[in-house]
Amino acid sequence: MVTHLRCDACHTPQIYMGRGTLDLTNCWIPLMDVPLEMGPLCVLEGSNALPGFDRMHETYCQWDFNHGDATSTTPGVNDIRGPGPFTSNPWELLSYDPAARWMSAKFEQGDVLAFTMKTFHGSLVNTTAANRLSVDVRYQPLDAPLDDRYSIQGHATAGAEIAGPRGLFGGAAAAMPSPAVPARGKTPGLKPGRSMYEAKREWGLPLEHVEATEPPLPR
Ligand SMILES: O=C(O)CCC(=O)C(=O)O
Repeated sequence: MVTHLRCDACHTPQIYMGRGTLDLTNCWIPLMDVPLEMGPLCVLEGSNALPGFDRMHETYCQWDFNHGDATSTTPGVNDIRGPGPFTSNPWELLSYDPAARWMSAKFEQGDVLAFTMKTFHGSLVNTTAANRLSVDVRYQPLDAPLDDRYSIQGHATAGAEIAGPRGLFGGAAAAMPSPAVPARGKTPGLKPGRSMYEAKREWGLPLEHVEATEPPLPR
């Protein structure tokens, strides 16, 4: 268990890849030994199921990063600016349920950390001068629907060559057939919309641990 906690960019996978199945397992795999000081992944144990997170699962987790939140019927309307994380204040998330615990470990090359679509996670801060290398791999049942941002025309891509990343931030594969709702803007920080703080207030989530003033983001 981590006792001196700094954890960046806490989020759930669901907001980025929830258009297919929620029966998707996320795996974080370090490609080298990653001790705590190199900023391994950390997960908020219980955040996928503890009752204190119910409202969070009804609100933040329903937000489609490329689309708008659960109250939006029009792409881009009622969206939230910024790159997606709920917070970089791990204490804020701990306050949702007394049984929740931030967990991390000293990882060895090739370890696999698996977690659900609704599990909050982030990265501990890398306090060394070295880069740490890892990959994210996702698994889902073969017959479950795919998120069209990560597939070719919504079909399974086993054996197919994908030209480049598509969807989330636009980019190399922009010439490929568009998903139903295309990504908007290449710079996440420049997305229009309300701030995460404003969204939390609208969703009725506790704000005691949120800083009352956020640095303004460019629109
Ligand atoms: O490797 C990292 O630090 C972040 C990975 C992550 O957040 C993710 O896989 O969703």
